[in-house]
Amino acid sequence: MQVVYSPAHLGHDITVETFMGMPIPANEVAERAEKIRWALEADGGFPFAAPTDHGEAPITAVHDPGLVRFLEVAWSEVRRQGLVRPFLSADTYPNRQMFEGMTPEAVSRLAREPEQAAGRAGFWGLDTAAPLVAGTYSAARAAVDVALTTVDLVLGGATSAYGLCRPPGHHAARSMYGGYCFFNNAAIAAEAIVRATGERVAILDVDYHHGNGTQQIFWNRGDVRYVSIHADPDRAYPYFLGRADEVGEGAGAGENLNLPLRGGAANDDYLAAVDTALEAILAVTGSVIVVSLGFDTYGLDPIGDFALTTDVYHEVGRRVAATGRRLVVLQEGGYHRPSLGENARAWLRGAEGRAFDPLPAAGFGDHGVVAG
Ligand code: OKP
Ligand code: ZN
Repeated sequence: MQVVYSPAHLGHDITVETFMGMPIPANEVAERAEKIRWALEADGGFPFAAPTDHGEAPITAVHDPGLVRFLEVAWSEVRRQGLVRPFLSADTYPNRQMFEGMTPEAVSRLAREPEQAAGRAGFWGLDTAAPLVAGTYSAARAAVDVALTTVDLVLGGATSAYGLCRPPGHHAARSMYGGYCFFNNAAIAAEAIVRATGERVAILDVDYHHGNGTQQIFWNRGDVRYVSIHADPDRAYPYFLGRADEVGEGAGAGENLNLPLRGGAANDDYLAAVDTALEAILAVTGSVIVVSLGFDTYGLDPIGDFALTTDVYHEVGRRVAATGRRLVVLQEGGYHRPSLGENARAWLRGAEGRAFDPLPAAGFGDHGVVAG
């Protein structure tokens, strides 16, 4: 399977994020993508390709141009304002209660985009967990090109291809970034496939978190079915979306399927949900599945609470490929760095029908513990 990778992600050089107001060591770091790159290169069965420039049009097909402009200039605004900060994060967020009693017309007229970077970050952002630095915009643009080049490979005839996207994308909505995500790589890919083929497209999101952004983008669309397996938002980010009763509206009614799982969910719980998800995908026409692939479902993930092991990723990859549909596999989350490479190898080899043997040089076993 071909892998699309760009070193531009290294410019999104994040070391600290804020969690509930506290600075903590960042989870979404450059080392993540480098671990995966290293393992896939060491495997020998994954030829690498660089992304090609697809321009801005496929991004604004899915995102508000205002979001693109903000992300493009945000860091230079921070510098221009003389703000001494390691990264940009919002000062205020427009909590909807701030506008209680005002009509939607009044809100859109009065609650307009502020001029200061700290206000603009609140206008366009979801949370303080998506630190923005000097290289963020080029990295996010490159991640989109990685996704679209992966689409090109599959539409060009490959059965499957893998885009090593970083930063991830599934929390980014049409007019909002957040949750380590800036542009929604999977949604942009799905939209490009719809436009190129005229077919329906399914998105299977197997990241630990609900992809609120992808859900929002296709909420009232009948041509893109979004199916997500994730932690119940009663206990996990993004808290306000991801419940089973969110099914889409209008032309999209019935096209959104959320499968929230309990804390501690294990391999068998997970595989049962995968079967339900694939059944919903196979119930509609289409020849391509976009996979939002996360490994934060792993037992040792520092921000997840599922209990999956490396073997199950091989099996999930195998079952998804057994649908017979072509796969555009795009990387989302996964924060236990020692196991990321092996988990990616396992998933992708499963999708190719190749057996999984741990890399001898990896030095860690099924639970990703470094064997010393
Ligand atoms: C992005 B993706 C950590 C809180 C983290 C943000 C999570 C974003 C996940 N203590 N909150 O879906 O992997
Ligand atoms: Zn996640």
